[in-house]
Amino acid sequence: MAEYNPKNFLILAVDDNSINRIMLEKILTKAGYQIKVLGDSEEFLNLINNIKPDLMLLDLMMPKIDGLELCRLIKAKKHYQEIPIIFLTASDAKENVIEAFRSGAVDYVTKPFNNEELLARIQTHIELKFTRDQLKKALVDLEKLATTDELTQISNRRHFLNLANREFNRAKRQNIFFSMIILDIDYFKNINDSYGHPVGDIAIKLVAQKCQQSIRGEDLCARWGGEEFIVVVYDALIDEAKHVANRIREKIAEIALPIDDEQFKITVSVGIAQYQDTDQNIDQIVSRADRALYRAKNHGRNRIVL
Ligand code: GH3
Ligand code: MG
Ligand code: MG
Ligand code: MG
Repeated sequence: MAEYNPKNFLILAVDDNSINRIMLEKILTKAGYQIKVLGDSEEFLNLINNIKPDLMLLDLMMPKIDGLELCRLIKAKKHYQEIPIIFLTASDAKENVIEAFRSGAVDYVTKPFNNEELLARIQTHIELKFTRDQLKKALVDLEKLATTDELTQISNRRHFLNLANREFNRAKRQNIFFSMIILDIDYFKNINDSYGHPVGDIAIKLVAQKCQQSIRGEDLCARWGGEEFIVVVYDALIDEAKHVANRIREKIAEIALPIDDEQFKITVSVGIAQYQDTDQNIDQIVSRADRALYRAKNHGRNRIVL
């Protein structure tokens, strides 16, 4: 974390005692924080969707909704779950301390408190939250990197196999069906050889886009290898998958690579296979789709074979 700067952080305090509020506002403002103080829980709950503090200080004993109840309400809100909550209370009863942590608080400070200590605790919890947020973001980035094909930005083979295996197990348990489509660009080597690898890359990217655009949101399209793509069509028998494959082919037919004043057209050959309850694993379905693709190539390309 770069140098810790309190002015970047908003602290929200809820306390029914106005003297406490004034004192907190003074201490935290002096320390450089943005601070907002509220007199009761309801006032806060009315604001909850319009304000996102970096840390909250809660009084425990308050009329109507007390601090513990408020803490539980806050933690039940998804976009509030990560905000650290510190109790600031005159009560040092052990059952309150325990209940505060159980309700989701990260710290418990008794009044009267030492200013420096409170500020140190606030800084610690904000820094911890910041580090946690960064780790989570890094995990999301990493997951995207691990599941995405770099050239086309659609799913990669590994991600495809993970999800397809999951679907395979679901199909086995629940007696449902799904289908698989494999497609391969026709005479792709000619594109590379005649116009160069970068043009080949553009063609691959465009085909990936068209493929992705042709499927339902819940279906999955991935780059299987070089200029081959694979699609899982969930809950679909082979005829339905054929409709999807036709849509993909029509979309790919729209591609016109502008090369030397000409518009280069791309075609694909397509193989389709359906899950059968005798299948032992995903590879068997992929093999059937692959063999169908092979027949499509042998019968003149630019066609779909089941
Ligand atoms: P067919 O109609 O039988 O499929 O003929 P084809 O020329 O498409 O056959 P093949 O599958 O043998 O050719 C695939 C070529 O794709 C070979 C490889 O050099 C090229 N290739 C694989 N990955 C990439 C890539 O990421 N970018 C580019 N530009 N070319 C690639
Ligand atoms: Mg109170
Ligand atoms: Mg190929
Ligand atoms: Mg090919």
